[in-house]
Amino acid sequence: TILIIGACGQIGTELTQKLRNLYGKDNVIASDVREGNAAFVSSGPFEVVDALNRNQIESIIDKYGVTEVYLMAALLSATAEKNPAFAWDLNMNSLFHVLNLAKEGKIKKIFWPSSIAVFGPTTPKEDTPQYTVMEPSTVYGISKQAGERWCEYYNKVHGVDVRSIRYPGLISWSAMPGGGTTDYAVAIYHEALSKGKYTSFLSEDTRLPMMYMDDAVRATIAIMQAPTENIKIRSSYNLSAMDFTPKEIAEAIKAHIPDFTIDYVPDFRQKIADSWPKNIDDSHARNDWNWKHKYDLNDMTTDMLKNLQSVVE
Ligand code: VAH
Repeated sequence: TILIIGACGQIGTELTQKLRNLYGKDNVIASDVREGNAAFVSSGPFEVVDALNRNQIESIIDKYGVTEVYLMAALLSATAEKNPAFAWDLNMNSLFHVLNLAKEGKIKKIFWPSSIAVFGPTTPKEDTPQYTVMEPSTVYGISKQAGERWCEYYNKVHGVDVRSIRYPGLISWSAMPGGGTTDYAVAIYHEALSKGKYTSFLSEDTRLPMMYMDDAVRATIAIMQAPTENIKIRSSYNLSAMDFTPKEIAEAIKAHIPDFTIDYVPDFRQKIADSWPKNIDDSHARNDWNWKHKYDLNDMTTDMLKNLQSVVE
């Protein structure tokens, strides 16, 4: 049985649906610190779990015979800059609870998300390699870098089967964005439909690594299904699909909505974005567990607008 902690978040929302389609709804327990929305609760078991409460996590594991945990609860980059102490507490101590439960034999396999936010201003920005200088300058990035070190340590020292992906910016339609610097690329689609215009909080030429959520969820399931001997990296795998700038995504939207207009008013998130790579080398993921992305900017734009139009109408 699978437990998803943070199931109501941006990744958790789609991950829960895909895992339920794959393994059957009663084998996937969704949980979040807040009450689940109606769609979730009706489509399978839901529990209120605070990722910082080890006893709550353990009691759900015992109640359902959980064998695998996807720990998707965290504060993302922009929010974490506003709440450094809580961000460190939530991002790190939730991971320690799950790693320790696995060390004690109560969990067989863990998925834990890292991010391209582990890279900092001194990291090479083009084709950022799997192994390189990593001096993250954000609270979120520091927590993800530390988390990667602990995942590798628990795997090497305690034999914990924990697997991780350094997600690029993720774009999806089924959940509202939650405080990420890359979330301009989600809001732009909503506002293109509702207002016909968007004011970007990143400058027009800010190039960032990005991925459509369908690809991200498929990669997450693929790394968890891969034979353990294929998982050669136990910190976290670079993963990539595309990279684009606010100007380029606006052009892609204009191909569907010709009158769409964009303007640029950079805010504190510009500094965060400027510390990150422009694009990522994910050859290790492609070699070790056959990763291959499917969606490019135009495919994603078509799918996003189609799905949002159906939701908006
Ligand atoms: C954020 N979407 O913006 C997340 C992600 C690489 C970016 O970590 O914080």
